[in-house]
Amino acid sequence: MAADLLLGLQWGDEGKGKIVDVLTSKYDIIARFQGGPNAGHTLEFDGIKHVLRTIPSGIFHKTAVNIIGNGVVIDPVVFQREIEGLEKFELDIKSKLLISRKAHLILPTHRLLDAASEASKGKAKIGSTLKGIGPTYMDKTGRNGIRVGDIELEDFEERYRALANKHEEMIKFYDVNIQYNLEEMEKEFFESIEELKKITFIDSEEYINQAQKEGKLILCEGAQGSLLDVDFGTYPFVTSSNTTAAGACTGLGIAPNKIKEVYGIFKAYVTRVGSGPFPTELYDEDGETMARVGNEYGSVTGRKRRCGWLDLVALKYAVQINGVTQLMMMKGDILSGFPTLKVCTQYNYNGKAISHFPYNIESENVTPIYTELKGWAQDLTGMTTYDQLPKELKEYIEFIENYIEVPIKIVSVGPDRKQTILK
Ligand code: 2SA
Ligand code: GDP
Ligand code: MG
Repeated sequence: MAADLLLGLQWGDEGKGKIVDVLTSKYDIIARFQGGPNAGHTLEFDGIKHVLRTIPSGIFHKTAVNIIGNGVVIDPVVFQREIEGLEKFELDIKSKLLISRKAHLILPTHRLLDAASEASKGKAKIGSTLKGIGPTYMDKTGRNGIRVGDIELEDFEERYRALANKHEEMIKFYDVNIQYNLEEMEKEFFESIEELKKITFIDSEEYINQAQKEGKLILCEGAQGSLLDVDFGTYPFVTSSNTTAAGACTGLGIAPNKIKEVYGIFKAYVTRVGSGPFPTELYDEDGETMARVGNEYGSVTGRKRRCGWLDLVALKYAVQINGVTQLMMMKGDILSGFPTLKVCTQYNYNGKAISHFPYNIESENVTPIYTELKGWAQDLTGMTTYDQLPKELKEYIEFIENYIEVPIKIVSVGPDRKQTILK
């Protein structure tokens, strides 16, 4: 049986968590394939709001099995807190959550290295979430990392010590002033490793491929967004994993020809948190309104998200790289009340109009060329069918579909599970 794939098409926080939760009842397995506790995936239902970090967004459903794949990096300390936060929901985590032995561990010193690297960069910092993501993936690709499966080995602590000692030397090299108590951090780390051991470790690629043979349906859940992909994003202002479709193959061991639907999630406008170029960013009242009404603050760090108009050049680029077959438009409700909406349809690139996403999108090189569309005044949050949506919103949707040449199948009009309109 084929697997489907869901991923973000912008700079993250498109509402992936919400849609995975909405779709989970159709799937047997939900599998995260990259990223780690830098992610914050928000779910809302029955008056409950919950933010997931490393745990897949299918966890609240009764039957689905949730897998943390080999492409994910796990911080046992954050993971333990996440598990504790779920205790009150009585979810039977033991039987519903599985972790790949090949997933890499975030060590306390990875977090310190992240902080030291960012401090050393000054104004040029990436705007990392400081969760140790970059240094952990560096150790993975540098072939020095420690994996979940290593916890089962007798010399786990020695392996840990060797790597942590090396990191301590590296931290000194950065020559920046960061305050920490490593002894305390390590105590916490080893305590949380004991908690992690209570979760079942599996050879997830084998499990997933076997499940596919048995006809089970799998949904792969992406984190961050395509423009934060280490290869195709706005490098170096990206995260350290492949957030695009290929990441699901390497992060779970699913063959490309086994992936069927690719669901691309985008916001009706654009947000970005952290540093880096953002051609349609707004510095005016409109941007402030989007941030305020959309409550655009990092789900993990609480940082204010930068806001701007929808960028169709960037969206088409992301759709192309991922092979998106269906689009899902989120947060249309936040645009209610704007008399005019702008959408970027081309870039002015060093004086020439272009329609593709170029190597460099810094503001010195790129200014957006906009098309203006009529806005709508109606509150969308109580609407439940496509027919009820205002004419101007339908025109906005059709404009995007015509430009991108992929249908929009879901229109989300609020954070709750129920505020989801199928088209
Ligand atoms: P990192 O921590 O090394 O992966 O950061 C590198 C860049 O990737 C961005 N990034 C994110 N962007 C949006 N949302 C993310 N998750 C949180 C959320 C973010 C938060 O759900 O709101 O709470 O601030 C996420 N994770 C990483 C990051 O901002 C850097 O630009
Ligand atoms: P993710 O990382 O892609 O899962 O997204 P986040 O959870 O970081 O950010 C999306 C935010 O928007 C969360 O607070 C969601 O509850 C909220 N949200 C999702 N869809 C909608 C929507 O259609 N309308 C509104 N108003 N909020 C939404
Ligand atoms: Mg998020």
